[in-house]
Amino acid sequence: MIRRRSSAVVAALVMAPVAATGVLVAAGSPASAGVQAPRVTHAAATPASSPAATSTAVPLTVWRPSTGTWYVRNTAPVVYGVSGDIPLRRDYTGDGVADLAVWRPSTGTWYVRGRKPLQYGASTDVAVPADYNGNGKAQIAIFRPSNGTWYLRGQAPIPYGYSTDVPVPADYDGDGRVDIAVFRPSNGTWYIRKLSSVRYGLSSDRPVPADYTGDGKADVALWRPSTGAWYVRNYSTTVWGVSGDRTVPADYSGGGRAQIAVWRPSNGTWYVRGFETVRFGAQGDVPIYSD
Ligand SMILES: [Ca+2]
Ligand SMILES: [Ca+2]
Ligand SMILES: [Ca+2]
Repeated sequence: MIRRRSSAVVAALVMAPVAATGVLVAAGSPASAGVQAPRVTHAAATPASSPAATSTAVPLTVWRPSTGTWYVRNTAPVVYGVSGDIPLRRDYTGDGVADLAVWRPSTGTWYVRGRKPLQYGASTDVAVPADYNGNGKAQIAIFRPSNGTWYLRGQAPIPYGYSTDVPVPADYDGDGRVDIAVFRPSNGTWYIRKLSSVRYGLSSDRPVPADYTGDGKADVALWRPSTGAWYVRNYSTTVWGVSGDRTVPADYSGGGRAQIAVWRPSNGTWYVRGFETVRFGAQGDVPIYSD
């Protein structure tokens, strides 16, 4: 059970990234670029075209709470949602195209564009929609911190985690089903349901699981705001970004693996490692990076 650390788990502990050596500082890192003066702008997202991205690439996307407008790169802006909503772009319909969607905490209502609104969850819940059963559709789901329980719509509740845990659902074993998982800041441990638990990270780190290696399995990974370092377990350590940046790892090039990336609120700029640096969005926007 996840609330107890077995001796087997202790034996499986890897060196926490706090002790990682051989830190690689990437050339052209936004960390070295420093924090630029905030540019006050009301401009729409920059309509820059994407370089050499394939059709499977995740498009740069921001959502502007003040107007409820979605800006998906290379497509026309769409107003969907209102200030206070949480944007959750996923493929809810299973047609292979991510759908615009928001969850409204005040009423617990899900709005998926083109579908009827659906009430599921309460204001203190954390929305965690994902394809948990492998049918190609994102399932409406919430994690309830108050009782450490996951509610996947259409399924019995699944207790997994503590109130202070951070939900980190991802497909860690690559079977096509997103796995229920939490990162526990208090002990820097990842608990991946039915698979494993591993100590990796510090309480102040931000979990950023994604498939950085391209093997189809999400990697345990974290970003350390104080240093801008990305630690991808058993793979790499890279300094990319500065405190205040938003972490937005995703496959922007369509190459089959997530790229380390940050979005900087102060200048509305995306820094996608090894791919591009482009201004898209403005201060106050919410960067969207999930499929
Ligand atoms: Ca869809
Ligand atoms: Ca899985
Ligand atoms: Ca991987």
